[in-house]
Amino acid sequence: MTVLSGSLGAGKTTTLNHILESEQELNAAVLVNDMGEVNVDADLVERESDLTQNDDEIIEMSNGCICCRLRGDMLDEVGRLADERDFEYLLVESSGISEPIPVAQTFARGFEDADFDPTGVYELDTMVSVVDAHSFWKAFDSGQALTDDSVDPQGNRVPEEALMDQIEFCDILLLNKCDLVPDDELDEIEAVLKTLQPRAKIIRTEHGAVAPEEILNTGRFDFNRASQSAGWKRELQEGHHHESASDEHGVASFVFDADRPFHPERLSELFTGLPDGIIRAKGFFWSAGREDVAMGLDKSGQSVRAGPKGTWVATLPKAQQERYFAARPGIKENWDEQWGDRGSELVFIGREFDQESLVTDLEDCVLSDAEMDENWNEYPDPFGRDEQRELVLADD
Ligand SMILES: Nc1nc2c(ncn2[C@@H]2O[C@H](COP(=O)(O)OP(=O)(O)O)[C@@H](O)[C@H]2O)c(=O)[nH]1
Ligand SMILES: [Mg+2]
Repeated sequence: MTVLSGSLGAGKTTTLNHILESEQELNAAVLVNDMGEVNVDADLVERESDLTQNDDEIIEMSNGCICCRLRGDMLDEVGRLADERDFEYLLVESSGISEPIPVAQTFARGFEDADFDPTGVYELDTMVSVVDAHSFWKAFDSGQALTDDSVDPQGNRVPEEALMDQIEFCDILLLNKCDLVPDDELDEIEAVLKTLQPRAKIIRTEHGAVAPEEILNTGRFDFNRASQSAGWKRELQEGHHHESASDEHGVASFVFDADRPFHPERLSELFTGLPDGIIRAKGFFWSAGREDVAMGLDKSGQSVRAGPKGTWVATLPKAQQERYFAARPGIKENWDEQWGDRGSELVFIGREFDQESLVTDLEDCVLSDAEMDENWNEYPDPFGRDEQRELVLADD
C-alpha cells in the first residue's frame, strides 16, 4: 500500500487519478480521507477515474481525520475491504491536515482500539508527500488560509506544522504544480526540501504525472529510518555546530549550543522575532530558573512553540542516571559537575538569513558572568509552567 499526504489542494487526488489511469491493470482499492463537509476529493476521484468501470473500490471517510479520531474506524474499513474483496494494492489519500506518522503507525504496527490487525495483510510500501510548489513560500511565510479553525479539529495544531510533518516523514516528496513556478524558484524549493528531509527522493511533477513505479511497490518504507530522517534530527546527531551544513540557493542550517542557561525573557523575545528566512527550528534549551525541566523549541513556518518538554538526566535518581550513562555514554562526556547535562542545542534551518547575526543574538541571550550569580528564580518565566505553547501564530 501507498499513502499520499499533503496539504489541501496540493494535488493528491490528481496524482491518485493519474496512477489509476496509467495503471489500468492495477487492481486497486482507494481510501480517501477528507475533512470537508462535502467530500470533494472522493467525488473527484470517482468522477475523473471512472472507478466503477475499473472495478476499483473507493472508501470515503470524511467525518474526521484518519490520523486521530478515525484511526480505529479506518482499520475497520480496510479490514472489511480485505475480507470482502480481492485486490492487490491499497492507495490511501489522507486529509490535508493528517499527520503521516500516526497513519503509518496504524498500518505498520496496528492500533490497540481496533479489531482488525493490518500487519500481515497490508504492507506499507511507500509514504508519499505531495507538496504544492506554487504555494510553498506562502505556506511558510504567512500561515495564510491555514489558521482557519475549521480545518483543525483539535484546535492546537496549525497546518504549517502538518506540512512540516509531511515533509519530514516520507519516502517520496512529489513537488507538484511545477508548471506554475519558474525553474530557478523550483531549485530553491528543492534545496529547502532536501535540507528539511535529506532521505526522501524528490520528484518534480505537473498535474500529478508521476511514473507509477516511483510510488508503487518501491519497498522504500522503513518505520525506524523514516522516524529518524528529518533534517533537524540529523543536524543534532551529526552536529554541524555554528557552521552551515549546506549552502545551496541560500539554504543553510546550523546548530547553536550553549552550556550556560538562557535568559528567559531575552530568549522568548528572540524566538518571537526570528528572521523570516528561518523555516524550521527545533531542539531543547535550558531556561534559567527552570533547572527542573528541559525546554523544547518547535518552529514550523510562522508558528513557534516553546515550553517544558523533557527531563534532564541530572534530575533523575542516581540509579536511573547510571542506566542513561550506560546506554548513552555521550551524556557523561559532556557532564558538568554542577549542572549535569543541562544545556541547549538548537537547530535552525532557513533560507537567506544572516546566520552570523543570529548566532550573535543567541549568544546575547545566554547569561553573562554577572547573571550567573543572580537569583534566576526572580526572572519572569515567559515559557509557562506545564506544556509547550504557541509564542507566535500567524494571524493574517
Ligand atoms: N496548474 C496545476 N494545477 C494542478 C496541478 N495538480 C493539481 N492541480 C489542480 O489543483 C487543484 C487541487 O488538486 P487536488 O488533486 O484536488 O488536490 P488535493 O487536495 O491534494 O487532493 C485541482 O483543481 C487540480 O486540478 C498541477 O501540477 N498544476
Ligand atoms: Mg484530494
